[in-house]
Amino acid sequence: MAENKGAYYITTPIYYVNDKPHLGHTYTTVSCDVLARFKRLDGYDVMFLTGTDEHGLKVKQAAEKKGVTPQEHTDFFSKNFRDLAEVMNISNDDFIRTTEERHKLAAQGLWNKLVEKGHIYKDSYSGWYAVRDEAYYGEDELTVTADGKRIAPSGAECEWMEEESYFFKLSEWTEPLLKFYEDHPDFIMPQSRRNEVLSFVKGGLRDLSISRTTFDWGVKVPNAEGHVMYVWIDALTNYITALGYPDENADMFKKFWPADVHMVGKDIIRFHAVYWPAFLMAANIAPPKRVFAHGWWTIEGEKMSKSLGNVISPYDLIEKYGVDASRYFMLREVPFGNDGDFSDEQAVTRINAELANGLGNLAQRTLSMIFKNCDAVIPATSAFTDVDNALLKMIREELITHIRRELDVQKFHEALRYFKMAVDAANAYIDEQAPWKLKKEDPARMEVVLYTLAECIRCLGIVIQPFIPETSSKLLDQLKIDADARGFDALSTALVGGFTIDKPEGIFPRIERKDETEGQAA
Ligand code: ME8
Repeated sequence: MAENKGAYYITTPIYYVNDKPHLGHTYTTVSCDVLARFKRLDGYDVMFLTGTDEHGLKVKQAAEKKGVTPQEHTDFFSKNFRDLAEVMNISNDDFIRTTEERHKLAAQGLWNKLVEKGHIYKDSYSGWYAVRDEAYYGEDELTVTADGKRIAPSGAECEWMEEESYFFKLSEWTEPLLKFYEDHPDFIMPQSRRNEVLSFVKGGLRDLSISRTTFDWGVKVPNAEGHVMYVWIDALTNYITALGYPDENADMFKKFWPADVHMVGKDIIRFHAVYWPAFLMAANIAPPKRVFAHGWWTIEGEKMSKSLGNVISPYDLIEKYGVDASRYFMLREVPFGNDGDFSDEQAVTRINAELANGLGNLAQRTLSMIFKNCDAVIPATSAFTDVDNALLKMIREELITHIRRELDVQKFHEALRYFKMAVDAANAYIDEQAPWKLKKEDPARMEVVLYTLAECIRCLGIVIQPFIPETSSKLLDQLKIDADARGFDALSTALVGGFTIDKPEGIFPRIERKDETEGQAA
């Protein structure tokens, strides 16, 4: 493996346990998995965290509705998210639950630090609260319906709350946050979200109520009978709990904090890019390096919702397309950061064009020709022409440079566009060189062409591992590449020919369209 390039820490949001995982959660988690896998192969020491957010009024109410205790409810739903990680082949290093003891200690540790430094005071709270969002809203943010209901910008209904509460002096952080954003122009990405956060903070911040007394399903506030922590201060702390906080000298904390990327959906950017850095700065802890807020998936133009019955689960995706093709499609289809619309039609078109006909066909054509025309032995040769060398340079050297650059700014779709261009170039090379004709005309040249293609497949298989781990591993197995020769440093070595391969097997079957299947059945 390559030299160690240092530490890299990436997190998903921790998901609420009131829902089953769907396309949206799958998307966020898969995007993080791709980055984690990429960085590991690139020589970084990676920590990748996901988990579940298990406190708050919403969970308490959901449990009551089902007639179970909140703990039973969370145990059941948290498992769904662990299963998601397993079925989507997610390589997380830890899975955190906010009901764990280690987390309570961390949340209380952060709270104590904020009290010690004078950032928390007691008062009484009255205002509008949306249980669905677990968020407070100002009067000016709400719309009032004909029957007097207050509706938050997210569409959630708000209720009037009045209770004794502890407050965090968020209002004191308006200027420091603006300075922080200015000094760290890449802290909030993409740019459109940065602008949105900047204008919110420039409007001035109000102190934030951070404890509740009307229910008890939360982390207890230290030395304050009857108060539990507001679910967001509890939840955000998970990112440091997993590193051993409140022990700031813990090895993991020293090594991995500040996080490189908190990946979130655009719905929760404010919590991550405003509240979280303010809490951290107040506690004298460095804010994360980046918060990336990706866009929202709709389904054939509609919002995904239980009432519309259009919720897509990761299991639906896997059943139709398989794990790897689903991972590829989600990240290829939509420019990361933009909203996207899911349809089976687009998924089938994309997967068939780029995986079945693109990479799959390239591998199958090449390996079958080697199997048939070279007695299954990868040719050993060095008589490369300029055309061969140009293709090898593109796929062995230039491709990884492009992908590395694009993934450093979370442009998954661009990284995959470069990958597709490389596959297309190799497929065009096959068509131009027509190795099937060379068998009789110029067998030595045929060997050079087939070697060049085998080497392209090795390099393509290596660089695409983070996106399609299982299939790329099958491909590299077919080329008999050792497990320890699959890191990106292996791209600067060359495939040594002269060994025998097994009969090749297709890696990406074409997906039949529904109408095609129906047509055949008729
Ligand atoms: O907000 N499209 O949890 P949550 C894309 N517990 N992404 C989507 C999506 C969609 N239609 N729907 C959901 C919470 N997501 C808090 C987080 S973190 C300290 C606490 C993804 O279960 C997206 O990443 O509501 C979004 O931010 C997240 O799921 C919200 O998950």
